[in-house]
Amino acid sequence: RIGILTLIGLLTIACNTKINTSKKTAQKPNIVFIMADDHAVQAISAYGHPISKLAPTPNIDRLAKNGVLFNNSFVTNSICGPSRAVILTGKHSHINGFRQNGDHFNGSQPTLPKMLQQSGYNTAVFGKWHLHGYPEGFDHWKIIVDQGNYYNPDFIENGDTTRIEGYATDIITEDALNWLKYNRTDSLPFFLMVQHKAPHRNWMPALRHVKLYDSVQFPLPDSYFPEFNKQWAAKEQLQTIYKDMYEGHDLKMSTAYGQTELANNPWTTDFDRMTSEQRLTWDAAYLTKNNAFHKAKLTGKELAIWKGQRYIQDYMATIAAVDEGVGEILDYLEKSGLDKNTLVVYTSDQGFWMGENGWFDKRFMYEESFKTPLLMQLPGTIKPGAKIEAMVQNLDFAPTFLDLTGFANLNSEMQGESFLGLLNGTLNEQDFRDVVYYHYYDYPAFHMVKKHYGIRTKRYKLIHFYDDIDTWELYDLEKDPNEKNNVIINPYYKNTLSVMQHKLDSVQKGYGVTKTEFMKTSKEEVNKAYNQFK
Ligand code: SGN
Ligand code: CA
Repeated sequence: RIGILTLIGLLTIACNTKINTSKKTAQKPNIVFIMADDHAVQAISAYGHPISKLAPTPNIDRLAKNGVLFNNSFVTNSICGPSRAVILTGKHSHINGFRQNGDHFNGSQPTLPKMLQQSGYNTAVFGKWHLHGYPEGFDHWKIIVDQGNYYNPDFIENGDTTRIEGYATDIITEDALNWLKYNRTDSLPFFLMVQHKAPHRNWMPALRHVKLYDSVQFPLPDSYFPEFNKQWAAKEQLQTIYKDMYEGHDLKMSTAYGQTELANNPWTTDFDRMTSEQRLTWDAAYLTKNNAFHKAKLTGKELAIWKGQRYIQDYMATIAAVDEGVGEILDYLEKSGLDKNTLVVYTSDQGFWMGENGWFDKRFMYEESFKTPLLMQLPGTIKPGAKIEAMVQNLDFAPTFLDLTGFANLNSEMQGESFLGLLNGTLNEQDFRDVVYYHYYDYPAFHMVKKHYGIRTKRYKLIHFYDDIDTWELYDLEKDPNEKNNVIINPYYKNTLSVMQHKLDSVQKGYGVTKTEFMKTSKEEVNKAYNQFK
């Protein structure tokens, strides 16, 4: 009898220990990381830009209300794959090995999801991956193929590729919600990455939003028709809305009045994937607006302005579904009570041009593409309505999340810095880093933005464009926030320049940058690329 009682006693202790451990683990904060693709700061109403005021994002704004909005969040390399690799590793592109789209991510290196998984987190990723190869370190994953399609996209799950009928943003939101509701392990803390395709080029809104901003006139920036300073390496890019967008594929313009056939549409798949029902609704919506356009017979600047409008209307309408998805996730977290212990993050893989300098796309170290939206909520840790001015980077996400979850063995190899102290108020902004490093490599390539690297401090930015050119730019962001005035040869800034050059050297040394990558691309190669991407 005593034996049995002892056994029961031991079992009880064992059970309690188990319950206690799982309870203890369950108290670790969950993380829901929502990332859009190419979502500009200018397109989130919490940031207050005039464009976003006409096309508000009430659900993303909830994060700013419940938590914090970062005014100076930057990427290290403004392009999709590299940004994602930085987020996963907490290391700059030259260390994690993924410098440009088309590279292959070395999945055997330590990553944030792997570390969280090892420390008892239930992990999942849904949506855009774009690192080639399959996700590692995730208990569940379902990803779109490469860039993916807006309508009826292909998804890969457990190695199988399946076409799923519906709209990419909605499918990704639904997958995330289903996992939260039914498929995760309740007893474990979780790390969920929700990675939208939207609002990536070619900005195809959901059918319910296809006419959403038809009657809205968005303000175009003063620099929409820029006069480039001759020293700008930027002169030779191919990302001007009214010169480089495909009239069909990007702007959904038709060949003639009364026609639904698209004008220049080099890749037919985006539209061909629609079901005939979807296509009917789509065509009917665009026929009306395209007919109005043909009637107006616009040319020159008027045509360029019309194109800017069409671009922003579609871009903002594509964001509407993302915002609704964020709302659904926030609603569920609130309803289930999970919100109390969940860090919710909203960001983008980089910033984007909304017509500044006449541009779309990203890649440059100039503010619009270098800066990303970043909003976070975590009740009890983050003060509602807070704003952070300190310069953080996507490089810091992994160390910050690991720090928050109490990860015992913070990987000292990570190059980012935890900004948890900024979130919970234990660190003063002026005690956080005072300089951020940037390096873009994808050249010659789509949009022909030249290779460059540089640093930004609170006030200044120094950039070196290199490879088939060798030019330097220095901006005084306080006096010239739109970076119109390169003061590199201005004697007034001689001292500043020398301070910035020293800073750049020491930052590069600190991050282990070697000069061996700076090869020259031949004139022939560059010319060939211009013709290919024009
Ligand atoms: C595609 C786009 C480009 C875009 C790159 C990279 N063209 O090539 O405009 O810069 O992706 O985007 S498209 O007409 O094919 O969409 S990224 O988000 O993956 O970095
Ligand atoms: Ca992107």
